[in-house]
Amino acid sequence: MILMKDIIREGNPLLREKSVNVELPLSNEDEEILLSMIEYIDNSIDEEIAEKYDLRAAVGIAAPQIGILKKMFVIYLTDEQGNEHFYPLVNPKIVSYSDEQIYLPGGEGCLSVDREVTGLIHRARRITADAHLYDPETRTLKHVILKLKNYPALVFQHEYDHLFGTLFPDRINKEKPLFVPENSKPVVFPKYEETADK
Ligand code: K2U
Ligand code: NI
Repeated sequence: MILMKDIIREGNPLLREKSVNVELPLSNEDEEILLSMIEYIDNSIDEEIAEKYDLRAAVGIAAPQIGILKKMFVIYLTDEQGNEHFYPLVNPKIVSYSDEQIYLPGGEGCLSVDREVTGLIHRARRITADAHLYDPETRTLKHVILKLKNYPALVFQHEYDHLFGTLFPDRINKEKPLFVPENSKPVVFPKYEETADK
């Protein structure tokens, strides 16, 4: 299983390298890498396992973060409408970006960045991506065109950046880190009312 010690940190030149396309059909070795990244996310959001192994929670992880310079990443998150998004992807390529942008009001984090970084990262609010989507149930890959918006689109772009050696601090406006362009809107999650115990 992937542990925090296996996660490559900012400062390691590997994180700044460009990843290469994965040869298809998926080799057993590459399939195991993908499965290990799926397992990391599952473990990181399991309170007991995360505490036992001191794992940082993650909504995504990219192969370069475990030192493998191949175009693979996994996303698993619940969006603003409460819908689940699970995308273990091979050879993703963003083919279109909207002009409208979005950002996380609290900024971003990264398993590979061990410091608090203040600033906003403005990303495309809608993207279209060409990729191969892995299904761990059937252990098959299928070619898909993904159209994503808002939080899933934002997380996708964060992971996609890792495939090009880009980290989120690179994208913060150095002069005005909290600047919000007129075409950028915050990702807003609904407030879940705490139901008072009757
Ligand atoms: O790539 C990574 O290091 C995983 C990041 C992904 C991320 C994407 C967009 C914005 C922030 C982070 C980790 O998930 S960072 C921890 C985290 C966990 C839950 C929600 C947001 C961030
Ligand atoms: Ni990251």
